[in-house]
Amino acid sequence: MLRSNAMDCGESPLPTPDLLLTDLNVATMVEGRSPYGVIEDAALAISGGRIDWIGPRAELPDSSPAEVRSMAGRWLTPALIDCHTHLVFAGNRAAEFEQRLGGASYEEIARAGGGIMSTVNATRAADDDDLLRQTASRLGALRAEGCATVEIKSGYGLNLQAELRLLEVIRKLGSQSDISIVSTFLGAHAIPAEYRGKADAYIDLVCEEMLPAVHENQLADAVDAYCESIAFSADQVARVFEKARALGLPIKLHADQLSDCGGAELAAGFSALSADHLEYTPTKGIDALATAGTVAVLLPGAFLTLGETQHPPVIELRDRNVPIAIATDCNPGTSPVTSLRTTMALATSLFRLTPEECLAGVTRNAARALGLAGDRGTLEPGKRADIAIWDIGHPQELSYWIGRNDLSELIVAGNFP
Ligand code: DI6
Ligand code: FE
Repeated sequence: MLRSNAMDCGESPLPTPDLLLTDLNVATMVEGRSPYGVIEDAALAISGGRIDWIGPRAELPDSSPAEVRSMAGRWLTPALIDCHTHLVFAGNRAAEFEQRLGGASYEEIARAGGGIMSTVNATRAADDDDLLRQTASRLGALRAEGCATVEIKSGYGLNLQAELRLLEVIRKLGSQSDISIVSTFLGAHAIPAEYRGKADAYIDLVCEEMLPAVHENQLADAVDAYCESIAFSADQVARVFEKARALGLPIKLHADQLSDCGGAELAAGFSALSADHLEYTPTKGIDALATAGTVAVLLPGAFLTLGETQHPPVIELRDRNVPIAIATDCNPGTSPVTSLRTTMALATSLFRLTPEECLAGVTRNAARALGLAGDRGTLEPGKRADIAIWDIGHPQELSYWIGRNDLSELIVAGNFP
């Protein structure tokens, strides 16, 4: 039986924990308590990969742990979670990046056949080993910064065989890595060249062939789509979501990134786990997110790379208590970012989020955006023991330093290297 959290003063003796961590400060990120859910001079017990007890060291019940490790006063937080990446792709789009700096717009490049289709062609041409190697390298960069859960979307295949292959690569990565990989089907990412001018026919393919195959092979944990003037309309996305709902798959949405397409309202109407980007979301979209409990995922890397000037409505999201997560949106076109820590710093400077909101955005609220809030994202009894150990003086430093990796150790499912 798991102990109650010491903050609730469970006094009965602990069972024999596998590992007891002592002499530490912890930002539990449990909502509604002290800022960051901080417990100073704390202890934390782990059994079977889960947190068994956490609280002030002075209140630690008697126990005979198999192993005791002093943290020498270090700060511990929940391991980080990157809840929105397009990590599996081949090649890069540095040449387009230079074009955009020369004045070409993202939309112009996309309408001229570049953009996402450029990466689709490179990804279709890459073999599995190449895709796995390139993606594993980006995943390693995130893990090295303290990530223990990473969501990876498909979306650079855009035909049945290629989309299934990307999802199989994502599943293979998950089987080869000690961290958790969450797979999202994003077949409705862009209209492939073969369907230019025939968007509805492509949505037919997504709904009638891709989604059934994805579901039958259990290749995705959620379904996403790109609702935007250069991609798919709200009505076309609604068809994808109706099919996803019929198959019992949770949904997420790239919403209102470049214009108000009614994306946030659409996502909320389908009780989506998250609506992502949101630069152009109007008040009625924010109200819909608040009512539905849908997480707002902000992506400052894309905002910065595109030179966007329309900020997401952070003040309104905050006022309506919409949970805010942040993520790298790692992709070769709009967010060539493989650092979640840099993303946290960008979210403070570009979106004026506080350091506590940023840390919640890559822990508690990121877990919620993946439907994993009951399992991880905070440090409390019963939760998965994914724990980041930092060489910092306070959790606020995690959004403060840019380009400094002060991760001391990463505990994944209770395994302390
Ligand atoms: N929004 C984005 O910013 C990325 N996809 C999307 O739906 C862009 C992906 C790319 O440009 O390759
Ligand atoms: Fe994205």
